[in-house]
Formats: sequence, C-alpha cells, structure tokens
Amino acid sequence: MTPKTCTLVGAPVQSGASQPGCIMGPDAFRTARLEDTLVSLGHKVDDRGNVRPETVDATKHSNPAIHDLSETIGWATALEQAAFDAAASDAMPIFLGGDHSLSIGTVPGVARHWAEKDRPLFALWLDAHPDFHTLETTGSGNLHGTPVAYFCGLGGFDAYPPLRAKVDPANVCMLGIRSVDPAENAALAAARVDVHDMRAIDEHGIAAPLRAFLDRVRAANGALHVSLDVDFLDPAIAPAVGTTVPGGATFREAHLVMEMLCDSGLVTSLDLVELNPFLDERGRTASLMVDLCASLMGRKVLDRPTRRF
Ligand code: B3U
Ligand code: MN
Ligand code: MN
Repeated sequence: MTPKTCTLVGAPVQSGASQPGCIMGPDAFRTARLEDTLVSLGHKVDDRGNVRPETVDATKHSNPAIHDLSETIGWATALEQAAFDAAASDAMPIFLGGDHSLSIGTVPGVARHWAEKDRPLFALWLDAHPDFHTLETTGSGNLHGTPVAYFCGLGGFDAYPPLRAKVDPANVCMLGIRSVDPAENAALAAARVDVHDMRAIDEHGIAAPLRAFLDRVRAANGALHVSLDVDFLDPAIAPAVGTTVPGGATFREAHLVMEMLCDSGLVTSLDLVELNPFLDERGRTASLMVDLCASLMGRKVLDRPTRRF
C-alpha cells in the first residue's frame, strides 16, 4: 500500500455510553503501540493529541431518557471541525474513541470535506448495532445509539448541530448487526440502508456483501469512512466493551474485512470506537484493535499478492 500520513485524533468521549471507561480509549490505543505499528508499515504518523469538547448548554429534550446531551453535543461540535481539518490535510484521519457518539462529529466533518471536493462519502458501519435511533426513539437515552440516523439526515435532531453535509443512507453499509430495536428496524427499512445482519453473514460469508459495497464505492468515485465498533467483534476475543452481544465477527472475519478494505485502496478515514479499557483483559482488546488497524493499513501475511480464485 502507498505510504500515507496517518493523523491520529484522540476523542475521549464517554458521555454517549451508559457506563464510564471509554475516556481511557485513546490512551489505550497509544499504549498498544498504534503509532509504532503504523510506522513499521511505512506510514508517517501525526498524533494531534486529544480534542477538547466545546462548552454547550443545550435545553433539556422532551425524551426523559436522554442523558448528557450538552456534553455529547459539545464533543460533536469540536470533533466535526477536527475531522474536517484532519481530512483537509490530505492525510488519513484515524479517530481514537471514545464511545460511538463521537461519530456525530467525525462523519459530518469528513463528509463536509468530501462535499467540497464533489465526491460522495460512503460509510461502512462495523457494529453489533445500527446506531439508528433519533432523539425521539432512543429508549436507553445513550446517544451512542444515534449517529447514523443523524448523519443520514433523518428528522428528530433539532437539538444536534445543523448538518453541513449529510451521508446518503443508500451509501451506508452495515456489517455484523445483531441487536436492533423495533424503532430502528422500521427506520432502517424506510431509509434503504444496506444492512447485513449476522444471520446473512453466517449464510453467505462476510466477503460477498463487502465486495459488492466496495464495487459501488469505486463506481461512484466515492470516499469511504470506516467506523469500527469493538462490539462488531465476538466478545470472546474482544471483551473490552460495555455493550457485548454474543455471536459477533470472528478474528478471521474481522481481519479479512480489513485486508479487503486495504486491497481496495478506497478507505479515506477511520473511527476506532467503544474500547473500554476498564473492561479489558491485559490489553488484549486494545491490541486486537491495533492489529486490525494494521491489516487495514497494509500488514500482510505473505509479501507476494494473494492468489485469488
Ligand atoms: N440500541 C440500543 C443499544 C445500543 C446501541 N448502541 C450501542 N448499544 N452501543 C440503544 O441503547 O440505543
Ligand atoms: Mn456503535
Ligand atoms: Mn455497538
């Protein structure tokens, strides 16, 4: 893979989750030697440190379940600008979470950059959950369940910052899904998101839907943002997440996704989210996430190209 400059942007957000711990995520990625790993693959690394949230005083929302709305909007506002700036430098931004509410900022920020270049942004959502709630439908009130519905431009987000660039829901592909609330199910069908649950992956494998999606991105000359939630992975290999769901992606499925993304040459930005180091076992989840990032950024088993049948 051609050497890139990877811009690391720390986003120690935890206001969107139900339990604390994601605040330690960016430091755990650094401790697991993300920078050295990328450098060993021939890339340059520009670690911009951690973003600091804006101070926001949002009016209380009518949905009583919602918690930490002001804090989460404060993070999203700061991250939208940080993501726009990181993408504008022509580097590969890698956002170190932090819970998944950070994508309320990162995805619109990179979408604004690509809109200025007249290229559509596609998003690959690797997650147990579709994160497709609006502020009206979230029952848990955990705002990490809302980023995709927001950046796809659904209604019900008056409290969030006005979107400067949205992502067409037809350009969103979800893999690994296995926990969907009823309101999300209805909204996903109406919005025509390309959702592949674990049942479909068990039947057809993970390569076929990914290949079809990548063909679409290429045909549209699109940019591609990848958002990797730790709970995409099976909890047996990735315990450090607050919302474990059994039956997730295996070690090999997850690496294959990253290797195919690398071969495609299409990925332009990445979120690594929901790592809760307080729940980890001797850093194994942090290390696995770094290894997956390495596969995405060019680590190969063999030096010569893999033979395809
Ligand atoms: N859909 C549920 C569960 C959930 C979504 N995202 C995560 N968990 N990480 C909710 O709370 O909205
Ligand atoms: Mn998520
Ligand atoms: Mn999830």
